[in-house]
Amino acid sequence: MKILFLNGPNLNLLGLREPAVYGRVTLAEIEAQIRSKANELGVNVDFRQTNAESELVDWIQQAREVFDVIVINAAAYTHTSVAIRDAISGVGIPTIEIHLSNVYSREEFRHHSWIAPVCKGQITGFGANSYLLALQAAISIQL
Ligand code: CA2
Repeated sequence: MKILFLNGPNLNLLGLREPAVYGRVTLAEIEAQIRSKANELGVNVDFRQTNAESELVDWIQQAREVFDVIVINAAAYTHTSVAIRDAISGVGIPTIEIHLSNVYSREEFRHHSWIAPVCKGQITGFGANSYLLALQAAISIQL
């Protein structure tokens, strides 16, 4: 089983800026946790970050027939991108939306997700654990 983890804009700054909102864990540390757990569970993972919307669209399209599940923290593009929604809907791979923060306890503009309706489900507000919970969810929807 192969799971593709995608991370959107500014998540490369995780742990380096705004620790009050996003915590002190870096994206590299989250990736290491995911790789270690995935290894334990015998699952193959790819973990990527980009600031470019078009690169996320390309990666989603290219996942066809390569990955079984996509886990995506689309960051700010969650709230703006019809292109990413169309890519998820077009690729036909079950996709899980995740967020570190609880987007519903934050500003109003973060309450709307363009991708939620085309995702299998959403995990939001558990910090770095959102990624581990998504790994579990990804495995369970394939069983
Ligand atoms: O809570 C999440 O995971 C978000 O997807 C994070 C996005 C935000 O736009 C979403 O509404 C919720 C922002 C990611 C930016 O991360 C930073 C980390 C450190 C410093 C600055 C930005």
